[in-house]
Amino acid sequence: MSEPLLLKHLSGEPIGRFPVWMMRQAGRYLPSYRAIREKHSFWEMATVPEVAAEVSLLPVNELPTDAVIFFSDILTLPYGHGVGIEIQESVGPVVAAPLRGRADFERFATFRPETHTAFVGKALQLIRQRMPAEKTLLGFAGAPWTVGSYLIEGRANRHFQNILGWMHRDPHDLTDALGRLNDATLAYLKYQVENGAQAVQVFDTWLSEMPRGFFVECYRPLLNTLFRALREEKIPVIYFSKHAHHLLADFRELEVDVLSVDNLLSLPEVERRTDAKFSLQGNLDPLLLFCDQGIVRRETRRLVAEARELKRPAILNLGHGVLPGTPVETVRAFLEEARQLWI
Ligand code: 1CP
Repeated sequence: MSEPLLLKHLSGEPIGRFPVWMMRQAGRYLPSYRAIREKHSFWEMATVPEVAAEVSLLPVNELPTDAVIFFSDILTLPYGHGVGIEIQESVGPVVAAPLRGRADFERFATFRPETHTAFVGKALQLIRQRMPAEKTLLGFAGAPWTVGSYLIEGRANRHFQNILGWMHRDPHDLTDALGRLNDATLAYLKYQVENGAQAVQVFDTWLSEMPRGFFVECYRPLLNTLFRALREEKIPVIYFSKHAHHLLADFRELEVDVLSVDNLLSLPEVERRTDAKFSLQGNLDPLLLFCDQGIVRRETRRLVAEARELKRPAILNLGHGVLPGTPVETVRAFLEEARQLWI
């Protein structure tokens, strides 16, 4: 079987155009998603393999995207391990009993993906069987800081006072706690690859909140243990963060293949600031998809022109997930325009 286009492109083989997909491509903006969501709770959708596979394949069947990301959440790992988490409408994940100390994180030492998240393995197998071979199946997990912030705060919280308070009190204790989660995340991602994922994305949405000192001294070494272990297994890794430009120069020592970046800086500027160490993924503003199709097409052409300037092969995407309420027709315009432009 031939190698999927996105992976071929990443390894430097010419495919004639840039691969393109969208973060959160299986979501509320799709009428077919909303129809299924009306009948199931979020966790039902994520934990019943037949349903998770069906939902994951919606965008691939309906839109010209080069990757399939399996339908789940960054909090599936702790949820599968028994942490009480509800996904609430227009709030997001809410943790019944937030984890507040090192001892609370010790629980992750007993995480076994094949036991606690077997439904993920099964869903990935079903998706791989049913998807076209030229597409890439992406596994994913949340990074320990971002998953940790939900577990510690209890819900999305603008001030992050609990995780940042812990960091200020005892940075090494917090790092050890996140280390337990990091080990579990490694096992979880390897398990996804064993069951059909061909590359993985690690989501670190709330890296924007981390002071540089903690990143350099404590967090980057932790991330690198994860990235190094995946690299040893030859698993391509994409690392997503948002609004963390204060750390861009420090990213140069991350042992990862691809950085997925937000839309505030152009791709060539991010490449300059990271010494062209990475392939880049991004970075159309998801809000642009609420504009006229003409504007979407024009901005996609601008993005492709920037991607052509890069030293390493880029993957086209949005700067963050596609938003609920986005018109499907502008999503299609973005994907189509991106695919018809040659490198
Ligand atoms: O009500 C609904 O239908 C649920 C909304 C929803 C969806 C569709 C949630 C709750 N999670 C998901 C799926 C999801 N989450 C995917 C699926 C694959 C895809 O199509 O891309 C992925 C990759 C995620 C990742 C995720 N969840 C992140 C990281 C990426 C990002 O967008 O920043 C984060 C921060 C979450 C937390 C989360 N889960 C759900 C919501 C609404 C949120 C965000 C809440 C907040 O702003 O804090």
